[in-house]
Amino acid sequence: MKTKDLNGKWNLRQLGERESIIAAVPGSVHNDLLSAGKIPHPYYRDNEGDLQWIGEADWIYYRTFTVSSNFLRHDRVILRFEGLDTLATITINSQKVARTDNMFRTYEYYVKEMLKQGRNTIEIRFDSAVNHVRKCELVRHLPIWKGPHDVKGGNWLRKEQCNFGWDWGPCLVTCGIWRPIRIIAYDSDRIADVHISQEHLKSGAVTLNITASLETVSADSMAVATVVVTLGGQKVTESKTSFSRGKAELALTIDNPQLWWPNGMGGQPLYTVTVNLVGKDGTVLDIVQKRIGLRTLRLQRKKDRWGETFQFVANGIPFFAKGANWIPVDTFAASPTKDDYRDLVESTAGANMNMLRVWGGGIYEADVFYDLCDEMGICVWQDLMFACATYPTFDEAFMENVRREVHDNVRRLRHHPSIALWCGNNEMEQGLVDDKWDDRHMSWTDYSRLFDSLIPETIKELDAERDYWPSSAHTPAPFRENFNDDRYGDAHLWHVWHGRRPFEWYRTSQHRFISEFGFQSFPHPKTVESYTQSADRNITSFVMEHHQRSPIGNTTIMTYMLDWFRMPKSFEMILWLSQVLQGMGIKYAVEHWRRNMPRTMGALYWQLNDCWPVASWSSIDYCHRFKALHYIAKRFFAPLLVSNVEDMEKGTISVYVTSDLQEPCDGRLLWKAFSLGGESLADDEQNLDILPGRSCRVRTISVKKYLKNRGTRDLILGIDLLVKGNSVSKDIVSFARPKHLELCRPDIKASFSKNKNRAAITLTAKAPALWVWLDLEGSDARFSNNFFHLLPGEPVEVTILTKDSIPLSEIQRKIRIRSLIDTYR
Ligand code: BMA
Repeated sequence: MKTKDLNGKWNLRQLGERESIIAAVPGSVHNDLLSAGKIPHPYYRDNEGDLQWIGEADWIYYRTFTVSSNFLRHDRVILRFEGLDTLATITINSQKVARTDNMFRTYEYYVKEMLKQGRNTIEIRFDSAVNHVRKCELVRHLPIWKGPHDVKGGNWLRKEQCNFGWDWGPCLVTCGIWRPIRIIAYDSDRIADVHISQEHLKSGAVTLNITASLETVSADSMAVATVVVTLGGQKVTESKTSFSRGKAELALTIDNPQLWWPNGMGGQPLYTVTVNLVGKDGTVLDIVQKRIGLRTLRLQRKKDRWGETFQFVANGIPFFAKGANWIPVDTFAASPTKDDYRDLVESTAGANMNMLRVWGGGIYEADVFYDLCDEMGICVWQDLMFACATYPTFDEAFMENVRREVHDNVRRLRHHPSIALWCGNNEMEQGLVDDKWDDRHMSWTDYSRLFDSLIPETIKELDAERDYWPSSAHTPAPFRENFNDDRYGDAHLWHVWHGRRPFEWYRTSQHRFISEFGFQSFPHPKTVESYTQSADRNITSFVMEHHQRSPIGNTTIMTYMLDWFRMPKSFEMILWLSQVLQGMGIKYAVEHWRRNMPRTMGALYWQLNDCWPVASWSSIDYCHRFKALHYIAKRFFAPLLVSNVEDMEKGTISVYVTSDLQEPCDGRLLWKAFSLGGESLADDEQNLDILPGRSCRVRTISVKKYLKNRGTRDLILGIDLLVKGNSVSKDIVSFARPKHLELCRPDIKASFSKNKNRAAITLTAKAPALWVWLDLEGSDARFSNNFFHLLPGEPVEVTILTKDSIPLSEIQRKIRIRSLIDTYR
């Protein structure tokens, strides 16, 4: 088998124009125009508006390549595309190969007859997706709901839905060869597919049932499949078998398997399964390798006293799903690098998360994403790519196109141990389905054809071991219309933010699994700088509002902000304080749901990342700068969590300890009361037996006396949970909103040191300092902890993580240490 990749340098021109530019494959037309200096940066200020013409034009990618006579001597030559975005007409040496219309599919064509020895040309014309979807309404004779798109009708084309605009993303409709392209030449046969299923036996052993299928049935009797399983380069087991009717099936048992676990529950050992196709003369004709993890991972739904459980179970152990929603890493799907993916998935694991939901309005992610999730124990809730819109499922061609798309992606991804669930769509049951079609709805019958029949049936045939859930949010029949029922299924809780209820609303929720809820903030000031001029730096300027896509956007941030905090003194402080506000709100919600375990068994906030620089619900901004929420998430998702419920009327605090550990442990609870001037008023401590996998109230503290003496505005409690003498979780409680606390200048002192070659800083304060945050002026840095509270007599040490090593003296010069009081005073 020989492979020739056609990635790299291509030419690009607009249809009807002479001039061409150099293009990069994989890539997108926007990136190519930008690299050639033909357009300004689409993310800068409001350039987006002037660049709409790109999506309305047709584009031609072309290049030449040479093919040797040796290459052509093979029986078959295939042209393989892993991703074409989207309406592509492919021509080789002026002969039409095909026209494609699905960005999510893998396309292969036999092209031997079209190729010649020496120089060949390939041309791919991309028709404007914008013009195409505009015509759909006329052709279909059906009204189309605009949905969250800026360009109406994107739902009628199998293309990344948020590329038409979303309530956090720009409308920069692009096209191009977004994933690799190659030609492959071979004789006889090749492996078309390898499927590995696992049987976990009572004895603890795991049997792998492996099926290899050939592309054609012809080479049957000749070839054999040899299979080798390795772990860390060491052979674990092997076997071989011959093919019958194009299929080779064998079972291999691994006696002492090392199991794969979600992050925080154990390790992530990965076995490699190598399948060789060996010809009758002993030559290896084809090799397929899959990296797998041995585990069972199921969605468990069984009747209980509240309704029905909705919990994930790994290797027989139910666990609370902690994580966030994942959107495309960039508006231009071909742009993210492997390092971008690594950084984001590492940051997910680093924040004590164990699950990401790949949201249905984006893309089936790159292989590297799932590889990283496998390596770091991040379970993936995988939506299929349908979101917030109606789809023409009455159209047989559309249905067949979707069937193939599901087929391609399930086959590509099903060996990944991290994938926990296939989910049909995002939010379609949320008011988009009704008894008939109109400009906002599709009919239940048409909905069901796709999400209750075609998709689950295709998945069952290809990946029977994985669970399927039709929609997020979904409540199973007979309560289906109440998509957010608190007894069954998953829920999207937007009462806070879209519904503008106060954060306190979260504590009334008893839902089983919250797969979406969120609150917005502005990105890091440096990120804002990257898309604004100084005159734009006011949150109501045109450019700042342009980089905010939620219709209720900046006003809503400010409304909640002023409910909780004092008016910030500057633009920069509004940005920072919006992050504190977001972190506080999401912490409030997650702590409640973790206390509510086992009734609630999952909380995935909206959203982890951004696809361009924008005000949004993300915890990591487009430039990969952590917002306050990302630091705070690491603490509220910690395996052991101390949290508090204050009772204003009784003047008491109920202290809870939530454990995601599988073993019991001994803990110690400490609490201290302070005045805001820093005077210590009282303290106490007690030993605790912490039960595994449980959440318990461990203590009720009465602070009535201090409230009476000091009043609500001059009292703060620090609560600390220690295990083996180390603080594992901390919290503070006050009886007044932060804006009404009489904070004093905390007089924060910093001392610097080196910790394992990294700069470290130890902070102390004379008076309580809330949401202390560190930032390096002029450089980027991450911190082992940030946006934490500092209480008198309790130093906090923080490690400073910079990409390049920066001398300690420079760090000392550049470090900025601020806390809540600095936002207004
Ligand atoms: C949810 C998501 C997205 C949206 C987000 C914020 O409902 O599914 O469609 O971006 O809310 O509005």
